[in-house]
Amino acid sequence: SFEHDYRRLASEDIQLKNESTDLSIEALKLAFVKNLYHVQGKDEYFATLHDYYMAVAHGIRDRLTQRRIQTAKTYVQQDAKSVYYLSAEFLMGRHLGNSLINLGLYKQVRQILHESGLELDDLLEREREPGLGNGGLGRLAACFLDSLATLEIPAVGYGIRYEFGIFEQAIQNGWQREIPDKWLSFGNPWEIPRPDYRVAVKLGGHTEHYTDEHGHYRVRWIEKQTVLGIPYDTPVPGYDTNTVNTLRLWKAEASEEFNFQAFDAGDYFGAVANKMFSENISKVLYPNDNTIQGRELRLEQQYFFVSCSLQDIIRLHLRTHDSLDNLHEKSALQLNDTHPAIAIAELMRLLIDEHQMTWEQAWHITQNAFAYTNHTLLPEALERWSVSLFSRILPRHLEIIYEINYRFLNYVYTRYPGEFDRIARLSLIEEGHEKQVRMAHLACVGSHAINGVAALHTELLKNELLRDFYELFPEKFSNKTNGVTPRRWLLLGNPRLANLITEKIGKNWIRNLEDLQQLEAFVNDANFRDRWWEIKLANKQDLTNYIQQHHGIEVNINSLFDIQVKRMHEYKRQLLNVLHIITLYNHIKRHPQIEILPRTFIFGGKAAPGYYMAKLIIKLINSVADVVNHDPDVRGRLKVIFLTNYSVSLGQRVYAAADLSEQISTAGKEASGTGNMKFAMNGALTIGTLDGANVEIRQEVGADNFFLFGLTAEEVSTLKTSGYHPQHYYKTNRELQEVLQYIAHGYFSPEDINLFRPIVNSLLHHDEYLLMADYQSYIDCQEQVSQAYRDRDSWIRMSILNTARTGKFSSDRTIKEYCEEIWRVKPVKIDIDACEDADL
Ligand code: B1H
Repeated sequence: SFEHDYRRLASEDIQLKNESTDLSIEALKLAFVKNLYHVQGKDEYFATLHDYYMAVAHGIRDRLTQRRIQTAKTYVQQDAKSVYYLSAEFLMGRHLGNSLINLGLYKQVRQILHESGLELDDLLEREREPGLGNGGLGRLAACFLDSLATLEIPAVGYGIRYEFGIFEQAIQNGWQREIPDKWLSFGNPWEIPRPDYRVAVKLGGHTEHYTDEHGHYRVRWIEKQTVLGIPYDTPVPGYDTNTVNTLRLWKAEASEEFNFQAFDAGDYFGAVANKMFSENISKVLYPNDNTIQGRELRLEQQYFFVSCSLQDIIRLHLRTHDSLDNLHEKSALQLNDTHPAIAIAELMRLLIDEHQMTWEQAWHITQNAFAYTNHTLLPEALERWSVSLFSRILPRHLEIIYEINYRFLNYVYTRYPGEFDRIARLSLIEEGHEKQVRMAHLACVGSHAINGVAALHTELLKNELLRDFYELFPEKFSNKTNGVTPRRWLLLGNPRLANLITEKIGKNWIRNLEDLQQLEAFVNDANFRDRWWEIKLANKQDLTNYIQQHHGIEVNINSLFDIQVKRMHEYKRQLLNVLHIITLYNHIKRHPQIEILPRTFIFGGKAAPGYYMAKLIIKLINSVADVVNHDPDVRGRLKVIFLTNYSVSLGQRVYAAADLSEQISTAGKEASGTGNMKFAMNGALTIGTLDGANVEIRQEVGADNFFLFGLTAEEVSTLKTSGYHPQHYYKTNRELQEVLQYIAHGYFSPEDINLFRPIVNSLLHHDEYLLMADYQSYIDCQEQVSQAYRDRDSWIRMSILNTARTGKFSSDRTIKEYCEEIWRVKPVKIDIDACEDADL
């Protein structure tokens, strides 16, 4: 057998391991050369930069593979409890730079390449970014995987291998255009397909209720069709550990069996159509952030990856246990929002219908295995699926959800007899014209833990969105403030600053970010402050070069870099930022000689393709940029740049170069934000509202080192209930009138003077997000920013203190809290030398 042969070969010291796992310089060089030849089929005569990138990537992947095998083996041998992070999105960013950092090979590989006349930076740029997520939610999942591996926690990320990730944004005449993201077309060296672990997923059809040979009442699901899920594994290395965990993403394929049935019957087109239907499921990421698009295909995607993942988890469990009775003692299943919440019904189905468990036992296991993270309070993002859609696609799951609901509401009735309104509010089913399944309610009932992602957000969850659930199950609720990985967002993204920090306090901060506190000791060191500033300037120069190259706009590195990068959404109020720009522009137009602090306003972010207002705001930013950047009165003192196609990779350039971080959402709307943390960590000061994690950032860095403005969440809600009249602010504020008139009268859109009318109308007549109410406070606060920036020395001190005090916002801290309070999992040390004599 192959296995026998393999063992014989492995024991005959073929040096397989040494050759492809050795981290020495000589071994790496050899690997790169060999891969260029044998993987890319080129030599240096033909090789392109992309070939060199691929050769290096394969060499590094081989080195991760040994560690991943050893990691997986150790987990099995120790029968360790494992985290399974279920997420429809993983926004990983490029792998090569991160892998080099986490393996500790970055500098060596850069040197090796340099000696051969290649620059690592050029190769890193050849990697297509895997954009399998929209924004903060997907990027959080990626930061969590990095922290889990770094903390040596057994964990698997489960999701979808979208063939097309988030669209590529182009700007044409100021408007956003979407280009399909064919990220796989040049191959993906980081993934390994595992067709041997494929699973079948049913869809559609009906259920049959029957009595089995033991006289037990049972249900079987007679499906309409079957789709295959093929897992693709990507290694997730920890920083400075031997741990390499796995991100396992599912690709949908047609099931041969089904195809051949149709084909045998002579229905060739039917067979091919079925193949296309099946492969559609993992075709494309839905490009909405914080809003849902209630499409059938989306529900199919969710069910598809959840069913594949649960079947995989059960297979793994049964390899080392003879029953599923203790599944919840060995598996912690985290629901990244409600997108995978159907997992609760699916696990019940698998345990009851396929593994013959009783309802009570299955429910015990399910509730103890699952935990749910809520990421938003926005009503447009709360998932509801119509009962009729559910019954068409997932008839068995609908029955199970009804049974869960029946038992749950009975329990509610015993707690609150006669409170029928409360029962209707809590029900998993929303009654009405079209009955809907409320996925957040399913997640709350089926989980033992529910958490929000920042302190304020969790309070609002408990007191508003999930108030009834909080009253019923207060012990399930907790806060887990988000964090970001300092490996990608400081070490990789800002090497100059990282080097200075390490020079001063050693490199322990990379694993223990609270150590950054030690930087406070250097605040009074003038030389340190100079170096801090020089580094910021050098990073600004890098970004300036990028802007010059990609946008042809010249930027002054001595101007204040005022940056807002995030998805385009009205609640994030990019428009308020634009109103400030127009306000300054208006000052200049009225008094061209006025003293004004030079600023460079930088925006970046994608709008959902169907989000009209968000796209109009992009057009407005570009139109204002056109006018402001070319007006001779401005004399280059203001520049406005909209960075095309904002992404993780662009983020790595942007955070390092920022002076001012715009975190200006309407209070109560941004659940946490994570960009806010990346900016502060890199020494940018924040101008922000008391929203999401801004509250905690301000607490940590100190009120003196944070520019606060705007209404509080409580004031927002009081103002709204007492009746909000945006016109009131307009009528009483001269400057605001002038600013809106610029837009309304077509100053920025001479080719179509009514182009931006909808923006002005929305502000004057609805202003859902209270821009009018916060305008003056924002403008005043920005004036304070300008004053503060003029005092360079004091600004640098504030910048240093921001970095020094952001230790809390490492995702390592967040993950430790999840591990201790929700998942109850412990680290497992991976001994890599043991691999040498282990039989593979
Ligand atoms: C966040 C989403 C989201 N919250 C629906 N909710 C989606 C909702 O495709 N969909 O249907 C996609 C994404 N994303 C973000 O999560 C919050 O807005 C941020 O404030 C938060 O920092 C982030 C991570 O917790």
